[in-house]
Formats: sequence, C-alpha cells, structure tokens
Amino acid sequence: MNVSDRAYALFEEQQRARGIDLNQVRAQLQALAIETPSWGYGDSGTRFKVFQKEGVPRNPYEKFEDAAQVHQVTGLCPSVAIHIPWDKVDDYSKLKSNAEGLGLAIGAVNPNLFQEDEYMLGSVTNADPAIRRQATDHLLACVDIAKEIGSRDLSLWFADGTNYPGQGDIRKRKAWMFEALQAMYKAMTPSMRMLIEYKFFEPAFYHTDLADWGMAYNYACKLGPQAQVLVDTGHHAQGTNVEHIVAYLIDEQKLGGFHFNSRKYADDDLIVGSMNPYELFLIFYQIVSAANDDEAAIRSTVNNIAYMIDQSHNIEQKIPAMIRSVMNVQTQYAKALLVNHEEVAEAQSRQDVLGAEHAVRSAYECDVTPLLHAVREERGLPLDPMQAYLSSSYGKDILARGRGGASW
Ligand code: PSV
Ligand code: MN
Repeated sequence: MNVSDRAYALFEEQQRARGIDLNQVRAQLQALAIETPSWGYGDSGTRFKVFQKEGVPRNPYEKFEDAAQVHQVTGLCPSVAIHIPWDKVDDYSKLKSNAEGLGLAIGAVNPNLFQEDEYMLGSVTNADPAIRRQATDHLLACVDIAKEIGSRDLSLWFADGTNYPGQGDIRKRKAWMFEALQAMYKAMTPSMRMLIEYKFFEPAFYHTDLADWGMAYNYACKLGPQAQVLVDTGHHAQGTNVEHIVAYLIDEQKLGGFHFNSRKYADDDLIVGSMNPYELFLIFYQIVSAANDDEAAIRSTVNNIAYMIDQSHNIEQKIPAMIRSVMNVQTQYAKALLVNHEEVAEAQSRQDVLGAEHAVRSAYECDVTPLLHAVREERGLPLDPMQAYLSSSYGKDILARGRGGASW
C-alpha cells in the first residue's frame, strides 16, 4: 500500500464512522462539471486600466485552446461559455467543431449589451425605441447562435440602470425589460433555458434595472418554466446570505445556474473560495441537501444547475488562476458531500442548535485531499492539477502569441 492508498484507507474509515458512504460521494464528484468563461482567458483590467499580458489568446479559437488546458489537468471543465460580440466569429459551426476537437463543448451563450456606444443610457430599457430594437435584435441573434451550436443556456446580464434620481422612468424601464425578455423567450426552442442574472450596482449606481434575485425571479416566473435565475456570487451586498437565496430558488425550481467569483471585488475578478471558502461550502450544502429531496422536480432543478466561473483575472496568470478556481469549487463541493444529513435532521428535531451546527461544520473541517486524489486517480488525471500545468511547457509556448491579445 503506498502513501496515498494509506491516506485514502484512513479517510474512508473516518468517513464510515461519520456515517458517510464514499462510493456515492465519489460518483457525485465524478459528475461535477464547471464551465469556464471565454472572457476569463483574454486581457482584462479594472475600470482604470486593461493590462496587456504576454501570451493572451488573440481570438476565440485560442481562448478555447487555453480552456482545454484547464480541462486537461482538472477533468472538470468540459465546456466554455461565450460572450457575443466578444467571441463573434464568421462561422459558429467551425468554432464548435474546433472546440470538440479540443475535447470541449460550447456552453452558455451570453449576449453582450454593454459594449456599443448606443447603450450608454441603457440597452433594452433605453428610452429610444430604435436602441431598444437593436438590443432586442441582438438577443434574438444570440438565440440563433445557440440554436446553431446546440447550446442549451442563454445567460443574460444587463448593465442597464441610471445614475441619478429622475434620470429614467423606472416603471417604464421595467416594462421595456419584460418586453425584450419575452421576445427572446418566445424565440427559444423548448429545450433552451434563459438564465437571468442580477447585480445591485455597477456600472449604474442609482438604480439597476435588474438589481436583485427577487426581480430576476419575478421576470422568470412571468416568462415561464424555461426562465430561471442565475446567481453570480459576487453580485450581493456584503453580509447577504447567498446560500439562503440558493435554497429559496431551488425550492421554487428557479435556480438555473451560478457565476462563481469572490464578493470581495463585487464582481468577476477574484478567485472563488479564496476569501470565504465556508460560504462556498454552505452554498453546496444547500444544493446537496436538495439533491436528496423527495420531490422529483427539486432533484431535477439541482441536477440541471449550470456551474460557471465568471472571473477575468487581472494580476494573476490566467490559466493557473482558472485551475485554482475550479479546484476550490471541487474542494468545497467534496466537503459538502460529507455532511451527514440524518445527523443534521436529528439535531434539528431535538432543537439542538449547536448539535446541528456541528453536524454541518464537521464536514467542512474534513481534509478531503485523499478523496480528491482518489477521484483524480480513477480518471487518470494528475493528482495535483496545478503542478501538472506548471510543469508543462504550455505557459511558455503561448508567449509566442506576444502581447495585445483579445480583451475580455
Ligand atoms: C457582470 O458584472 C457579469 O457578472 C456578467 O455575468 C457579465 O456577462 C460578465 O460579468 C462580464 O464579465
Ligand atoms: Mn456574472
């Protein structure tokens, strides 16, 4: 028995004593898939500066090449989300077959309505009907792209909002938003989903048209079953109980997906789980406990959650930062799978506050390294994905691309 076998045998014994069956846990870990964003491989920055890095992909094809490296060492990232027009190409079928050649699929299609000058005062909520039309046409064009490449999810985020009281008619804008969403919803095929993201501030600071999960939920309810809410972990005020939102939306069968990142930045740039891994664990705890629900519809909601990273790393090396991010997600998911739900339920029924809290926290405190090693070994993956990437020549080889690659 080598060192890692011994560590796993010990881990298995400890988990058996905690009432956890590792065979099931391993199967669930093998099924985990986390989508990475094409824009996470391009140049990015703050609102003060976009940093031009050496070796950054020059086009969508090269972004997929970088994403393939993340999947190759982690086995966790078989799909890549695209943002249109950031990833506009002449031939989407070619982008798709190229991705497939790299062992990847194209994931969510994200219409981008914050890039053109026309959208400075809003896109689908602009007071000018011609601009609203242009924005809606772009949403419809993205449905066509999704149809062409066979993507299930259309992921929507709007930068629309105002900076001053009175600048816009909030109720009119609400109606315009619904009009555009409805036009898009009607264009979708029955197997497509619309994932509605929210954010309470930035780039507008007085009001944001889709500011929080309640507004996204309300639109999703009015639109129909193919519309669901997307929770971007960064888009909440400090102190918000994100896992509560997650549990609530699952229970309403309206949780469609996640954008993972760190709330410290309030947006997309910092590595998920780097500052508050317990929050990430608690999000997964809600998901895992709903996965065993008696109601099939709840189980199906959980099984269809799209896990996506939404991070554009500014000061870190981009590929290693993405590897770190998905490994953090895998680690916290693994820990959440070790919660003994019967123990929690028993403590809850005794109204044993500390007993219930202990039952949840004790899973978080387990060192899952032997478990993750076993799961990787089973798939022939490197035990240490980060080390495997860093010791490959890929990071050096791509420097030949030079500076001045694609931004975002
Ligand atoms: C907006 O801040 C957001 O979270 C949306 O998901 C965008 O599509 C993405 O970031 C762009 O980086
Ligand atoms: Mn996002």
